[in-house]
Amino acid sequence: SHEFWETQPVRQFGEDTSRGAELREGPIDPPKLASETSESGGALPPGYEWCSCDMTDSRTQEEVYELLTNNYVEDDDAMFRFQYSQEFLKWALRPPEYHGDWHVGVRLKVTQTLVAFITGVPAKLRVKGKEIDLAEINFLCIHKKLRSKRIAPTLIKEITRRVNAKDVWQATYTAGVLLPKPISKARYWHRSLDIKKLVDIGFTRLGRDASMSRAVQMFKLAAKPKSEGLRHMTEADVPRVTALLSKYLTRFAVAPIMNEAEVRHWLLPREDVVFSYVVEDEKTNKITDFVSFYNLPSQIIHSKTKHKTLKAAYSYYNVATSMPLVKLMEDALILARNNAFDVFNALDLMENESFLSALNFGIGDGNLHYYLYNWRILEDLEPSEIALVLT
Ligand code: YNC
Ligand code: MG
Repeated sequence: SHEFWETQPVRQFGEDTSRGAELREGPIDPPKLASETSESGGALPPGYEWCSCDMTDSRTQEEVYELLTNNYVEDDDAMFRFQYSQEFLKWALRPPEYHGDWHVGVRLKVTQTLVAFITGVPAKLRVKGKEIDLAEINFLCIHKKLRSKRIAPTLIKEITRRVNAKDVWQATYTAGVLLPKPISKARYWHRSLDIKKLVDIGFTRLGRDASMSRAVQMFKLAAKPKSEGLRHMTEADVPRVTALLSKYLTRFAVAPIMNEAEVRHWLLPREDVVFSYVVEDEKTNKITDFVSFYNLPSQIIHSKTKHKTLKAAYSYYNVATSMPLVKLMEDALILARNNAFDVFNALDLMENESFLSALNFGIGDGNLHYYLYNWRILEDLEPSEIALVLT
């Protein structure tokens, strides 16, 4: 049972969504007034207090970085833990129109140590033809020493209150854990770029009969990208990339709606954070293809080798119109390898199935569940109907 989630406006396990039943697609709770939102947060255990984390302040960025580096998401075997960089956090948390008070922290009153965190950023999502202004919720984290004390529901209620206060009533989020109730379930796939290192650190195991030299051969890539005209995305490309991406994203049941300012923020290259490339047709000046990935390393928790971090690139948004997607993604692998990544990760969203096996990705363990808060759809979606990639 889910004592907290059963009280929330989310799809519930076992609810009757059959034709003719009561339930309709759309908001679950009736509309409310932002002015009726309460002015103070829920009760924290004694000795703790709420704060907003000012992500323009480098000292605060360091505190958030420390909290997440030591306490955020690990794989099931507790071998690797996400290690978001400060530059990444600034990017992920300060998109156009962000709200400083949606970066919620909990501090120990006496020492002011940051012990818990949850964030929202504003976004617009299209869900089965309806445009929804919502919050993307991310970075829910509680210090390891404060686990299992029901602080997570308190954090979720507080971010909900702060989001509602801005007259926003829906949210989206992803999580490895199964909660009431996902709209879709995606899987991560992994493509080795440096197989020797991946085997050394225990990220990958060679098959029973596979030798390292065979594996190296199998994951070999060309020295440089094959597509003619492929280059870094620049500021001048923003309008054309916005148009290309927006048109492409209309194919999917769930997809972000991004204006030029948002494309500039999320997709222009940022050193060591996000990598984006375009193919421009020399004759027509049209941008025909777009490929992007972001940099999210993981700490190797009990490293027995010289390696301390796993350098992982994550597939972001990709559009291929002048070539098959598989060809564009082969170039993405080459670019990631040339930027010293060890592995290239992709979810089985959008049209990604068309290149995963063909480019020697292997399926990972664990799921990534997609959720909507206060918005019901009646039927689960296939991951191929989802075009939302959260950081
Ligand atoms: C989770 N990931 O089920 P029930 S993903 C949501 N997302 O409630 P306690 C979660 N809920 O089942 P702990 C959750 N994990 O009894 C657990 N829960 O109804 C639920 N890990 O609370 C859980 N980050 O405080 C249960 O648990 C209740 O001390 C138990 O804390 C949980 O960012 C956590 O994986 C995850 O730091 C904070 O384990 C902690 O264990 C931790 O006793 C490592 O909590 C890091 C980690 C999660 C990454 C993410 C998305 C978060 C979405 C939150 C929901 C947002 C809703 C929309 C709000 C805005 C609405 C508007 C408008
Ligand atoms: Mg707790």
